[in-house]
Amino acid sequence: MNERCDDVINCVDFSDELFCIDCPPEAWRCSSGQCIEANHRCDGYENCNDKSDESNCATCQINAWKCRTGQCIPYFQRCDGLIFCRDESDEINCKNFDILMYVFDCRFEVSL
Ligand SMILES: [Ca+2]
Ligand SMILES: [Ca+2]
Repeated sequence: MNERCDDVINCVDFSDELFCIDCPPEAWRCSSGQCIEANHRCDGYENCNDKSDESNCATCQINAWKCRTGQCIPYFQRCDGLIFCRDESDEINCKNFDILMYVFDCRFEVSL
């Protein structure tokens, strides 16, 4: 049972990492029960094995961009020609200049 609550999912149904109570107060708990540092929530990088830390974000942390789905991705993945949002929203409206200086990273726009 030492694989229980070790932040590694061993059971197909995540049950070995569910309901673990060893998350420190400053940690955030993934849907799977895994603990991550709270400041990794909605920072654009997937830290939970089940990616739940980047889902259903009310706001994304600075340097992250929020997909229409509530998913956060690193800001440089916005308009980079590669789809990271599950709804592809990071690659639409890329001519929008209120995206600040990041619009200059839109190298695939010239052919539009
Ligand atoms: Ca994260
Ligand atoms: Ca992208």
